[in-house]
Amino acid sequence: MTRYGPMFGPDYTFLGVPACDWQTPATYADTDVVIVGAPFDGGTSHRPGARFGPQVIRGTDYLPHDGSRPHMAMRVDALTGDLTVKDAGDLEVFSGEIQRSCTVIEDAVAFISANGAIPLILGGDHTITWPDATGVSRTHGKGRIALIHFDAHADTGDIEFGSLYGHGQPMRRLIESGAVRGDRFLQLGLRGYWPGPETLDWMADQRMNSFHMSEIVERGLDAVLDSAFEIAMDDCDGVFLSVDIDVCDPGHAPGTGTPEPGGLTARQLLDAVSRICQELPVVGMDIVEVSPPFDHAEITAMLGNRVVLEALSGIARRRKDGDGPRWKRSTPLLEGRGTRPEQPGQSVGE
Ligand SMILES: [Mn+2]
Repeated sequence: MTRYGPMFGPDYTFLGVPACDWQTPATYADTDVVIVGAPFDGGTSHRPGARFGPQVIRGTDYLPHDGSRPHMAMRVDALTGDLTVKDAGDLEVFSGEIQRSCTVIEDAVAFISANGAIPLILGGDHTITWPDATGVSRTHGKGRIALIHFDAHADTGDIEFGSLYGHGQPMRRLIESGAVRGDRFLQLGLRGYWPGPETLDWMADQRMNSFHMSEIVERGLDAVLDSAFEIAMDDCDGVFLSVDIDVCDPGHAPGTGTPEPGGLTARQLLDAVSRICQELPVVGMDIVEVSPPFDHAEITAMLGNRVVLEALSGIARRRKDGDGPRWKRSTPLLEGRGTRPEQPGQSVGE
Protein backbone atom coordinates (compact mmCIF):
# COMPACT_ATOMS: atom_id res chain seq x y z
CA MET A 1 0.00 0.00 0.00
CA THR A 2 1.33 3.41 -0.89
CA ARG A 3 -1.00 5.29 1.41
CA TYR A 4 0.38 8.77 2.06
CA GLY A 5 -1.34 9.19 5.43
CA PRO A 6 -1.86 12.54 7.10
CA MET A 7 -0.06 15.75 6.20
CA PHE A 8 -0.18 16.89 9.82
CA GLY A 9 -0.26 14.79 12.98
CA PRO A 10 -0.93 11.11 13.59
CA ASP A 11 -2.56 8.76 11.07
CA TYR A 12 -6.08 8.13 12.29
CA THR A 13 -9.15 7.59 10.13
CA PHE A 14 -12.63 9.13 10.25
CA LEU A 15 -14.01 7.81 13.56
CA GLY A 16 -12.03 4.61 13.15
CA VAL A 17 -13.27 3.37 9.76
CA PRO A 18 -10.80 1.13 7.89
CA ALA A 19 -7.95 2.78 6.01
CA CYS A 20 -7.40 2.44 2.28
CA ASP A 21 -5.04 3.76 -0.38
CA TRP A 22 -6.75 5.69 -3.16
CA GLN A 23 -4.14 4.63 -5.72
CA THR A 24 -4.86 0.93 -5.06
CA PRO A 25 -8.51 0.27 -5.97
CA ALA A 26 -8.31 -3.25 -4.51
CA THR A 27 -8.09 -1.64 -1.04
CA TYR A 28 -11.55 -0.11 -1.53
CA ALA A 29 -13.33 -2.60 -3.77
CA ASP A 30 -17.06 -2.73 -2.88
CA THR A 31 -16.66 0.39 -0.75
CA ASP A 32 -19.50 2.91 -1.03
CA VAL A 33 -17.70 6.03 0.15
CA VAL A 34 -13.99 6.90 0.25
CA ILE A 35 -13.07 9.79 2.53
CA VAL A 36 -9.97 11.74 1.58
CA GLY A 37 -8.39 14.81 3.15
CA ALA A 38 -7.28 17.84 1.15
CA PRO A 39 -5.46 19.95 3.76
CA PHE A 40 -4.96 22.90 1.44
CA ASP A 41 -5.57 26.51 2.50
CA GLY A 42 -3.32 28.34 0.06
CA GLY A 43 -6.37 29.87 -1.62
CA THR A 44 -7.60 31.60 1.52
CA SER A 45 -8.18 35.33 1.18
CA HIS A 46 -8.44 36.19 4.89
CA ARG A 47 -7.94 34.04 8.01
CA PRO A 48 -6.06 30.80 7.17
CA GLY A 49 -6.00 27.48 9.06
CA ALA A 50 -8.34 25.24 7.04
CA ARG A 51 -5.34 23.00 6.29
CA PHE A 52 -5.98 21.60 9.77
CA GLY A 53 -9.63 20.88 8.92
CA PRO A 54 -9.38 17.23 7.80
CA GLN A 55 -7.80 15.99 11.02
CA VAL A 56 -10.33 17.68 13.34
CA ILE A 57 -13.30 16.63 11.22
CA ARG A 58 -12.05 13.04 11.39
CA GLY A 59 -11.50 12.96 15.10
CA THR A 60 -13.68 15.44 16.99
CA ASP A 61 -16.25 13.24 18.71
CA TYR A 62 -16.77 12.24 22.33
CA LEU A 63 -17.86 8.71 21.40
CA PRO A 64 -15.43 5.84 20.77
CA HIS A 65 -13.63 5.87 17.44
CA ASP A 66 -14.85 2.36 16.72
CA GLY A 67 -15.95 2.65 13.10
CA SER A 68 -19.63 2.38 14.03
CA ARG A 69 -22.31 5.09 14.39
CA PRO A 70 -25.89 3.85 14.55
CA HIS A 71 -28.08 6.88 13.83
CA MET A 72 -30.60 7.00 16.63
CA ALA A 73 -33.53 8.28 14.56
CA MET A 74 -32.77 6.94 11.10
CA ARG A 75 -31.96 3.39 12.21
CA VAL A 76 -28.92 2.97 10.02
CA ASP A 77 -25.26 2.54 10.83
CA ALA A 78 -23.52 4.45 8.09
CA LEU A 79 -20.02 3.40 9.14
CA THR A 80 -20.62 -0.35 9.30
CA GLY A 81 -23.38 -2.66 8.16
CA ASP A 82 -25.53 -0.31 6.12
CA LEU A 83 -22.74 1.41 4.20
CA THR A 84 -19.07 0.72 3.63
CA VAL A 85 -16.80 3.69 4.29
CA LYS A 86 -13.00 3.87 4.13
CA ASP A 87 -10.55 6.68 4.70
CA ALA A 88 -7.67 7.17 2.25
CA GLY A 89 -5.86 9.67 4.46
CA ASP A 90 -4.72 13.00 3.08
CA LEU A 91 -3.58 13.96 -0.37
CA GLU A 92 -0.16 15.54 -0.57
CA VAL A 93 -1.00 19.18 -1.23
CA PHE A 94 1.38 22.06 -0.64
CA SER A 95 -0.54 25.22 0.25
CA GLY A 96 2.11 27.30 -1.51
CA GLU A 97 1.30 25.79 -4.91
CA ILE A 98 -2.33 26.15 -5.91
CA GLN A 99 -2.32 24.67 -9.39
CA ARG A 100 -0.17 21.65 -8.55
CA SER A 101 -2.30 20.95 -5.48
CA CYS A 102 -5.50 21.22 -7.50
CA THR A 103 -4.15 18.80 -10.10
CA VAL A 104 -3.33 16.27 -7.37
CA ILE A 105 -6.84 16.61 -5.92
CA GLU A 106 -8.61 16.39 -9.28
CA ASP A 107 -6.72 13.26 -10.32
CA ALA A 108 -7.35 11.53 -6.99
CA VAL A 109 -11.05 12.38 -6.93
CA ALA A 110 -11.49 11.31 -10.56
CA PHE A 111 -9.70 8.03 -9.87
CA ILE A 112 -11.76 7.22 -6.76
CA SER A 113 -14.96 8.10 -8.60
CA ALA A 114 -13.99 6.04 -11.66
CA ASN A 115 -13.40 3.08 -9.38
CA GLY A 116 -16.97 3.17 -8.17
CA ALA A 117 -16.84 4.90 -4.79
CA ILE A 118 -18.34 8.23 -3.79
CA PRO A 119 -15.43 10.56 -2.97
CA LEU A 120 -16.01 12.60 0.21
CA ILE A 121 -13.33 15.25 0.51
CA LEU A 122 -12.46 16.96 3.78
CA GLY A 123 -11.07 20.46 3.20
CA GLY A 124 -9.18 22.61 3.15
CA ASP A 125 -10.41 25.92 1.83
CA HIS A 126 -13.06 26.23 -0.86
CA THR A 127 -10.53 26.35 -3.70
CA ILE A 128 -10.70 22.55 -3.69
CA THR A 129 -14.28 22.37 -4.95
CA TRP A 130 -12.92 23.31 -8.37
CA PRO A 131 -10.80 20.09 -8.63
CA ASP A 132 -13.33 18.07 -6.57
CA ALA A 133 -16.32 18.65 -8.83
CA THR A 134 -14.12 18.57 -11.95
CA GLY A 135 -12.79 15.17 -10.89
CA VAL A 136 -16.29 13.78 -10.38
CA SER A 137 -17.42 15.24 -13.72
CA ARG A 138 -14.59 13.33 -15.44
CA THR A 139 -16.39 10.14 -14.40
CA HIS A 140 -20.02 11.20 -14.68
CA GLY A 141 -19.72 13.53 -17.66
CA LYS A 142 -19.32 17.25 -18.16
CA GLY A 143 -22.54 19.04 -17.34
CA ARG A 144 -24.14 15.85 -16.04
CA ILE A 145 -23.92 16.62 -12.33
CA ALA A 146 -25.77 19.39 -10.50
CA LEU A 147 -23.89 21.22 -7.78
CA ILE A 148 -25.63 22.02 -4.50
CA HIS A 149 -23.54 24.62 -2.74
CA PHE A 150 -24.02 25.77 0.86
CA ASP A 151 -22.15 28.98 1.54
CA ALA A 152 -22.40 32.54 2.80
CA HIS A 153 -20.48 33.55 -0.32
CA ALA A 154 -21.13 32.85 -3.99
CA ASP A 155 -17.46 32.00 -4.72
CA THR A 156 -17.88 33.21 -8.30
CA GLY A 157 -15.12 35.82 -8.33
CA ASP A 158 -13.06 36.13 -11.50
CA ILE A 159 -9.61 37.39 -10.50
CA GLU A 160 -8.92 37.94 -6.79
CA PHE A 161 -5.63 39.39 -5.56
CA GLY A 162 -4.32 38.96 -9.09
CA SER A 163 -4.99 35.21 -9.20
CA LEU A 164 -7.48 33.11 -11.14
CA TYR A 165 -7.45 30.45 -8.41
CA GLY A 166 -8.49 30.82 -4.80
CA HIS A 167 -11.32 30.09 -2.40
CA GLY A 168 -13.49 32.85 -3.83
CA GLN A 169 -13.50 31.58 -7.42
CA PRO A 170 -14.06 27.80 -7.72
CA MET A 171 -17.67 28.06 -8.89
CA ARG A 172 -16.74 30.40 -11.73
CA ARG A 173 -13.97 28.11 -12.93
CA LEU A 174 -16.33 25.10 -12.87
CA ILE A 175 -18.88 26.89 -15.03
CA GLU A 176 -16.27 28.27 -17.44
CA SER A 177 -14.80 24.82 -18.06
CA GLY A 178 -18.23 23.28 -18.56
CA ALA A 179 -17.72 20.77 -15.74
CA VAL A 180 -20.95 22.04 -14.16
CA ARG A 181 -23.73 23.90 -15.96
CA GLY A 182 -24.42 27.36 -14.56
CA ASP A 183 -28.15 26.64 -14.57
CA ARG A 184 -27.61 23.49 -12.50
CA PHE A 185 -25.83 25.37 -9.74
CA LEU A 186 -27.92 25.59 -6.57
CA GLN A 187 -26.50 27.96 -4.01
CA LEU A 188 -28.04 28.18 -0.55
CA GLY A 189 -27.41 30.60 2.29
CA LEU A 190 -25.82 33.56 0.49
CA ARG A 191 -25.73 36.82 2.44
CA GLY A 192 -23.65 39.84 3.25
CA TYR A 193 -21.64 42.11 0.99
CA TRP A 194 -19.65 39.98 -1.43
CA PRO A 195 -19.54 39.62 -4.43
CA GLY A 196 -20.42 42.95 -6.00
CA PRO A 197 -22.90 43.86 -8.75
CA GLU A 198 -20.62 43.01 -11.69
CA THR A 199 -20.19 39.43 -10.47
CA LEU A 200 -23.89 39.12 -9.62
CA ASP A 201 -24.65 40.11 -13.23
CA TRP A 202 -22.29 37.43 -14.49
CA MET A 203 -24.03 34.88 -12.25
CA ALA A 204 -27.42 35.90 -13.64
CA ASP A 205 -26.07 35.52 -17.18
CA GLN A 206 -25.07 31.95 -16.30
CA ARG A 207 -28.60 31.35 -14.97
CA MET A 208 -27.22 30.28 -11.61
CA ASN A 209 -29.80 29.58 -8.91
CA SER A 210 -28.91 31.45 -5.74
CA PHE A 211 -31.17 31.09 -2.73
CA HIS A 212 -30.20 33.87 -0.38
CA MET A 213 -30.62 33.64 3.40
CA SER A 214 -33.47 36.15 3.09
CA GLU A 215 -35.37 33.74 0.83
CA ILE A 216 -34.72 30.82 3.19
CA VAL A 217 -36.10 32.90 6.07
CA GLU A 218 -39.14 33.97 4.06
CA ARG A 219 -40.09 30.66 2.43
CA GLY A 220 -38.59 28.22 4.90
CA LEU A 221 -35.67 25.88 4.30
CA ASP A 222 -37.74 22.87 3.18
CA ALA A 223 -39.61 24.85 0.54
CA VAL A 224 -36.32 26.19 -0.82
CA LEU A 225 -34.84 22.70 -0.87
CA ASP A 226 -37.89 21.44 -2.79
CA SER A 227 -37.27 24.09 -5.45
CA ALA A 228 -33.55 23.30 -5.56
CA PHE A 229 -34.13 19.54 -5.90
CA GLU A 230 -36.46 20.01 -8.84
CA ILE A 231 -33.86 22.01 -10.76
CA ALA A 232 -30.99 19.73 -9.74
CA MET A 233 -32.66 16.62 -11.09
CA ASP A 234 -33.76 18.15 -14.38
CA ASP A 235 -31.52 16.58 -17.05
CA CYS A 236 -28.70 15.71 -14.63
CA ASP A 237 -27.64 12.27 -13.40
CA GLY A 238 -26.20 13.06 -9.99
CA VAL A 239 -25.40 15.71 -7.44
CA PHE A 240 -22.17 17.03 -6.02
CA LEU A 241 -22.75 18.49 -2.56
CA SER A 242 -20.36 21.21 -1.38
CA VAL A 243 -20.71 22.46 2.18
CA ASP A 244 -18.81 25.57 3.23
CA ILE A 245 -19.17 25.58 7.00
CA ASP A 246 -19.51 29.39 6.91
CA VAL A 247 -23.05 28.90 5.62
CA CYS A 248 -23.83 28.55 9.31
CA ASP A 249 -24.02 31.54 11.56
CA PRO A 250 -20.65 32.35 13.19
CA GLY A 251 -22.34 31.54 16.51
CA HIS A 252 -22.74 27.95 15.26
CA ALA A 253 -19.45 27.81 13.32
CA PRO A 254 -16.93 30.34 14.59
CA GLY A 255 -13.87 28.42 13.39
CA THR A 256 -13.77 29.55 9.79
CA GLY A 257 -11.85 32.02 7.65
CA THR A 258 -14.51 34.46 6.43
CA PRO A 259 -17.41 34.39 8.91
CA GLU A 260 -20.58 36.22 7.89
CA PRO A 261 -23.28 36.89 10.51
CA GLY A 262 -26.87 35.81 10.02
CA GLY A 263 -26.54 32.27 8.67
CA LEU A 264 -28.18 28.89 9.05
CA THR A 265 -28.32 27.14 12.39
CA ALA A 266 -26.38 23.92 12.86
CA ARG A 267 -29.73 22.10 13.02
CA GLN A 268 -30.82 23.50 9.65
CA LEU A 269 -27.58 22.51 7.96
CA LEU A 270 -27.72 18.96 9.32
CA ASP A 271 -31.36 18.56 8.26
CA ALA A 272 -30.64 19.91 4.80
CA VAL A 273 -27.63 17.63 4.28
CA SER A 274 -29.68 14.67 5.48
CA ARG A 275 -32.53 15.42 3.08
CA ILE A 276 -30.18 15.88 0.12
CA CYS A 277 -28.41 12.59 0.74
CA GLN A 278 -31.67 10.70 1.22
CA GLU A 279 -33.56 12.17 -1.70
CA LEU A 280 -30.92 12.74 -4.38
CA PRO A 281 -28.23 10.59 -6.00
CA VAL A 282 -25.16 12.17 -4.40
CA VAL A 283 -22.03 11.18 -6.37
CA GLY A 284 -19.51 13.36 -4.55
CA MET A 285 -19.25 15.70 -1.61
CA ASP A 286 -16.86 18.06 0.12
CA ILE A 287 -16.89 19.95 3.39
CA VAL A 288 -14.62 22.97 3.53
CA GLU A 289 -13.44 26.01 5.48
CA VAL A 290 -13.29 24.46 8.95
CA SER A 291 -10.36 26.39 10.46
CA PRO A 292 -9.40 24.98 13.88
CA PRO A 293 -7.11 27.88 14.92
CA PHE A 294 -10.17 30.16 14.96
CA ASP A 295 -12.52 27.64 16.57
CA HIS A 296 -13.84 27.86 20.12
CA ALA A 297 -14.61 24.83 22.28
CA GLU A 298 -14.42 22.69 19.10
CA ILE A 299 -17.88 23.95 18.08
CA THR A 300 -17.03 24.06 14.37
CA ALA A 301 -14.99 20.85 14.42
CA MET A 302 -17.89 18.94 15.99
CA LEU A 303 -20.32 20.35 13.48
CA GLY A 304 -18.01 19.33 10.62
CA ASN A 305 -17.86 15.80 11.98
CA ARG A 306 -21.66 15.66 12.24
CA VAL A 307 -22.20 17.06 8.75
CA VAL A 308 -20.17 14.13 7.42
CA LEU A 309 -22.06 11.63 9.60
CA GLU A 310 -25.45 13.04 8.62
CA ALA A 311 -24.50 12.80 4.94
CA LEU A 312 -23.30 9.21 5.30
CA SER A 313 -26.42 8.26 7.26
CA GLY A 314 -28.60 9.82 4.57
CA ILE A 315 -26.77 7.90 1.84
CA ALA A 316 -27.12 4.69 3.88
CA ARG A 317 -30.85 5.26 4.36
CA ARG A 318 -31.30 5.89 0.64
CA ARG A 319 -29.43 2.67 -0.21
CA LYS A 320 -31.72 0.79 2.17
CA ASP A 321 -34.94 2.32 0.90
CA GLY A 322 -34.05 2.29 -2.78
CA ASP A 323 -35.39 5.24 -4.69
CA GLY A 324 -38.70 5.05 -2.84
CA PRO A 325 -40.20 7.68 -0.59
CA ARG A 326 -37.79 9.13 1.89
CA TRP A 327 -37.71 8.29 5.54
CA LYS A 328 -40.07 10.63 7.32
CA ARG A 329 -38.58 12.78 10.02
CA SER A 330 -42.08 13.15 11.43
CA THR A 331 -42.49 9.45 12.30
CA PRO A 332 -44.11 9.58 15.74
CA LEU A 333 -42.43 7.98 18.71
CA LEU A 334 -44.19 4.98 20.23
CA GLU A 335 -45.51 6.29 23.46
CA GLY A 336 -44.34 4.37 26.48
CA ARG A 337 -42.45 1.83 24.39
CA GLY A 338 -39.42 3.81 23.43
CA THR A 339 -38.38 3.90 19.82
CA ARG A 340 -38.01 0.55 18.13
CA PRO A 341 -36.54 -0.27 14.78
CA GLU A 342 -39.20 -0.42 12.13
CA GLN A 343 -39.70 -4.03 11.06
CA PRO A 344 -40.88 -4.96 7.58
CA GLY A 345 -44.63 -5.38 7.56
CA GLN A 346 -45.01 -3.82 10.99
CA SER A 347 -46.97 -0.61 11.09
CA VAL A 348 -45.49 2.02 13.29
CA GLY A 349 -47.17 4.91 15.06
CA GLU A 350 -50.75 3.72 14.96
MN1 LIG B 1 -16.98 29.16 0.07
